[in-house]
Amino acid sequence: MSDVQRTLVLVKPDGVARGHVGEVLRRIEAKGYTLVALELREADEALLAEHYAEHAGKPFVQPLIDFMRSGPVVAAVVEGQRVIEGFRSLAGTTDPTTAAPGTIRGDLARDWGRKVIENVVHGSDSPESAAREIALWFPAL
Ligand code: DAT
Ligand code: MG
Repeated sequence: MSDVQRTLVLVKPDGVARGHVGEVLRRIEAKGYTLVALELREADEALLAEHYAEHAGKPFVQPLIDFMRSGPVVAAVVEGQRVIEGFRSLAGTTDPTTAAPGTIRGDLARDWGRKVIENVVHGSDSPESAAREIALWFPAL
C-alpha cells in the first residue's frame, strides 16, 4: 500500500557551520527521497519554541533553542514512501556518541560536552509531528 509522506528535515547550526549541508542533502537524494522545499534561514525564538513545544519545561529546552539560534539552519521538506521513519533511520539515534556509524549523526556528529546535544539534523518523528512542523516552517505549502 502506498504511504507517501512528507517530513521536515533541519540541518542544525552545527551542521551548517561545519559544512555538512551538501552531505546531508546528498544522503537524502542518494536514498531516493525528493526535495519539496529547501531554505537557508535564521529561526527566531518564537518559531523554535513552537517547534520544540513537546520539550517545554525540560532542562535542556532553553539551551536547545539558544543553540538553534546560534546560526542559520537549512529547513527542508522531504517526500517519499515512509520517509518519516526512513529519514530518522538515516539520521541515527539522538546521542551522537552511540549513533550507529553509517548514519548522519554517527558519522558527522559527536559529543562536544556542551549544554545541549548537537547532532547535525532534525527529522519529524511521526505523521502528526511532520504535519505540524511543515505548517510551522513552510506555511505556504
Ligand atoms: P531527536 O532530535 O532525536 O528527535 P528529541 O526530540 O528527544 O531528539 O530532542 C530534541 C533535541 O534536543 C535532540 O536532537 C538533542 C537535544 N536533546 C535531547 N535530549 C537531550 C538531553 N537529555 N540533554 C541535552 N540535549 C538533549
Ligand atoms: Mg524529536
